[in-house]
Amino acid sequence: MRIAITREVSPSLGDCQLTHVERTAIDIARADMQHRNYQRVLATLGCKVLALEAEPAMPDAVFVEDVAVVLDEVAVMTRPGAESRRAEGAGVAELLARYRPIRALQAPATLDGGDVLRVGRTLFVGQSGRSNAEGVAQLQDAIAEFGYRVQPVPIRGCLHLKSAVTAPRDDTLLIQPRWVDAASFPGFAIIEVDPGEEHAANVLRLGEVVVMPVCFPRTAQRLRDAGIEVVAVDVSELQKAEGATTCCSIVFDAPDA
Ligand code: CIR
Repeated sequence: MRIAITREVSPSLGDCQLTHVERTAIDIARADMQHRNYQRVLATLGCKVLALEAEPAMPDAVFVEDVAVVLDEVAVMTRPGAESRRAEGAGVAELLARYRPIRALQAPATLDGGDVLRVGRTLFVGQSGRSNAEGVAQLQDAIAEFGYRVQPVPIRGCLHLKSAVTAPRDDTLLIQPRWVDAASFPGFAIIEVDPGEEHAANVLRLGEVVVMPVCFPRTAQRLRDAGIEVVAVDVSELQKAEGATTCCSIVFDAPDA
């Protein structure tokens, strides 16, 4: 069974953290509707979607990806780089504890799950404003016994590593070359986003399908041309909060109940 942990949109989403995106008004009802559609799409693609209640006092809590790194053997609770986001993990940890042993990063480590791209037994970790060297070191320590390799990757001009690169297939990366160098990923086939679709590199892979925002049709076509099936979702209001498709779920496999 494939689980997707999500959390409902906070009514205070308009007060979210923003780093590289200019603040514009967010229509909360619309964000909520788009998020419910995203949850439906994940369910259609075979996920059992678990939805935590909204956290009115935590504007960014819908972006559950940032608070945990879930591997087959263990879940590592992160310590998000934005102070305002540090309390978001508690509810997610409670839920994850049903499925995985839990470990947790400690101060002074900071790490956002959006900076962690797992491909096979390698975890690429973005050197972003949110994730520091101590975060990378503690993540490495937490999972070393399971045989994973942690590989720091320099990024520039974007929030997280997965703003700049995701893996639509195990051997193929979709990248925004302005924000990360393809040379950091030797041995992978590289698909670049369409130059006019700046934020298009963040796609959520579910088996053989990727879920990506509907507003990037030319990048979607590049993926389809490479034989990758694409499902498009409208997440325009969450994009105003500097989120996209990977950030709104934590997806992992669990034994059937
Ligand atoms: C933040 O700045 O933390 C949120 N407004 C957006 C987080 C998006 N997270 C992600 O892409 N993993």
